[in-house]
Order: sequence, then C-alpha cells, then structure tokens
Amino acid sequence: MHRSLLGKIVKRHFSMTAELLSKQSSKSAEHHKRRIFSGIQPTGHLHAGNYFGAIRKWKELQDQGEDIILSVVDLHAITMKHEPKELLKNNLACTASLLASGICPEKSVLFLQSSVSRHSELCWVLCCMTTMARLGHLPQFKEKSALCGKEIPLGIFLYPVLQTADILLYKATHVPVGEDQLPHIYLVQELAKNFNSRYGKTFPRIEAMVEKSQSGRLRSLRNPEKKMSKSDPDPKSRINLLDEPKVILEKCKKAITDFTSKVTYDPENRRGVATLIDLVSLCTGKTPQQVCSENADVDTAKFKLRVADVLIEYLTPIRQEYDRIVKDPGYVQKVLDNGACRAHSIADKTWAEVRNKVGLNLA
Ligand code: AQP
Repeated sequence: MHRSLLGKIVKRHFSMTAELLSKQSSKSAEHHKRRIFSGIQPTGHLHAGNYFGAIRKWKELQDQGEDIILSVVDLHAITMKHEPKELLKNNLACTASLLASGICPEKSVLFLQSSVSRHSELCWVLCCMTTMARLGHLPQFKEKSALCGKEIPLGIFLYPVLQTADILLYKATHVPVGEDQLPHIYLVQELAKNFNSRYGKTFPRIEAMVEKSQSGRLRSLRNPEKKMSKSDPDPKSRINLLDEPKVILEKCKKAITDFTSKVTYDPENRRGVATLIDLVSLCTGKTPQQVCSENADVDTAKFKLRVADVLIEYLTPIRQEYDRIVKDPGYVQKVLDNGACRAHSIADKTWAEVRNKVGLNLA
C-alpha cells in the first residue's frame, strides 16, 4: 500500500479511537458526576406505596453503584402538628425500616435532615429568592392548606423551599419523585437557575426521575380515589411494611372493590381491584394481565386472599429484618451519626460557597 495512504489510514484510526475514548471518558465522567438525592418523611409507618414507589427504586440505584444520598426528612415532618415523642420514635423506626428494606449505609449516605443545620440555612437564602405568589400556586400547598382551615402553618407554605434546599445542598443532579412532586421539582430547577444567574454558576441542572409505572402512585385500599398515605386516619387504607400476616389478611379482605366479581385490570374504572392487581404485580414481577389470567378462576373475594398471601410472602423477610435491627437501637443511631458526618462534609462545602457568593461571609 502507498505509504502516505497507509499513514492517512493509521492517523484516521487513531483519531477515531481517541474520539471514541474521549466520548467514553466524558460519558463516564458525566455518570460519575450524577448524584441522586431523595427523602422520606418520618410521619408514620412506611407502607407499600413508599416501598414500591420509592424505597425499592433507591435500593436498585444504590446497588448499581450510583452516588445516592437519602434523608429521613424530620424537618418536613413537623410542618403539620406532631407529637415530639412520636417523632423521635418515627425517626428511628423509619431509619430501621429503610435498612430492613435493603438500604445499605456503606453504599448510600443515610442521615437525619435536622442533624445537618445547613438545610435550614440554605432554605432561608432561597426563601429570599422566591415569592409568595409562586408558592401559593403549588398544588400540594392548596391540598394541605385546605385541611387546616384558617390556621395555615407557614411550614406548609415554605415546605417546597426547604425541599429545594435539601436537593441543592448536595448539588444533586437527579431526584426520584412521584408525578405529584413534579411542580416542586420545577421550583427547584427555577431557583437553581435564578441563583446561578444572580450569583454565578453554583448548582448543576436538576432532573426529575419520574416513576410512571403503577408503582408511582399506589392507591388507598379504602378509598381508591386517594393515594396510599402514612397520614391517612384509616389504618386499613394501607399495607404497612411491618404489618403482621393476620393484619395484612384483614386489610386485604376489607379492601374496597366494586360490584363486578371478575378479576380484570381497568385502572380507570375499577381502581380498587386494579390496586390489588398492582400489588401482586409489584411483588411478583408479573404483568397485571398475567395476574388477571392466573386468577381467572376466582372472584374478587377469593382473589383478596391470594393478594394477602403474596404480600405476606414478600413483606415477611423485611419485617423479620426490622425486628432484628431494632433490637440494637445503638446501631441505628450509629448509622445516622455516620451518615450525618458524610452529609455534613458535602453540605458544609456548598454552604461556604453560597455564603461567599451571597456576601454573607466576612472571613
Ligand atoms: N401511594 C404511594 N404510591 C407510590 N409512591 C408513594 N410515595 C408515597 N406515597 C406513595 C413515595 O414515597 C416517598 C416518600 O414519601 P414521603 O413520606 O416523603 O411523602 P408523601 O409522598 O407525602 O408520603 P405519604 O405516605 O403520603 O406521607 P404523608 O401522609 O405524611 O404525607 C416519595 O418518593 C413518594 O413519592
């Protein structure tokens, strides 16, 4: 082959390889930079909605080696009236439930929000950058304030700003949320952008990781128009992660369905039955259609007993692991202390940068 042609081919080969390598390395750098933040409120017993809608996903991300920060957001839990002793108990129970569900303190940063005071400090800076009109339009504020009559706590109003501080403090790039949380993520994006343009580039672009499957919004077993919720006054409305088998059976039997006895999947028109099918599907990995065809031989009353069996089989190991973990509250406290230490080291850096940029630092 002609020497100069050979030279050209070799040169081209090397430049293509270099291009490929540089693309790969920038891809892996991008991957490395990705940081996930999420939180859970210690407002009561964790339920199947919290587990399938959030915790199971967090565990998957953690096991894929993602940089993930998880917070038990107790400052959010006091936005509504609460019992201090209950809250302390819930903080530990919530942490132990996360550990029992497979959250690993070596792989994920797991900490109590109130133990890192930078959340509240950054929240104040961000409060000064938003308006009452902007917060008043958020759908969750409208829903929650409607429950409070005339005495609307300011915390409910400011909650999304604290949520913004939670995320920005760690310079998170990705936030796993249910669809209902999207308006809050838009606020986070907006405040990050405003901060960057006012004070210089500080925060990265934030993306919502929205769960669009049936796990994104599990419905109440007693009122399928509402989502399953910790604070629902009816305990039969939810399956708790720590429910004993007989309690699960009782709750399944009492689940609201309708007057059609066949097991068919119609999430729009048969929401109660669809929720039971969703639960089986989420526990077994089968599609809702598979669940229906495997249960074509029974009516909804008998199907409820099968749902209970599946849930009991799925949740029992989590409950047993929880029982083992809570025998050692010192261990849970140690996990939180270590988590707080790791969270602090990131949060302090961001806060120092924010103070400097905003002009709060005299040093
Ligand atoms: N029903 C649900 N279906 C799917 N996902 C759900 N999540 C909550 N309920 C469902 C997800 O769980 C994570 C933690 O939620 P949270 O405790 O921070 O707040 P929440 O969404 O307000 O949960 P609850 O149970 O309804 O609490 P209360 O009653 O205190 O308000 C979130 O990722 C959420 O999407």
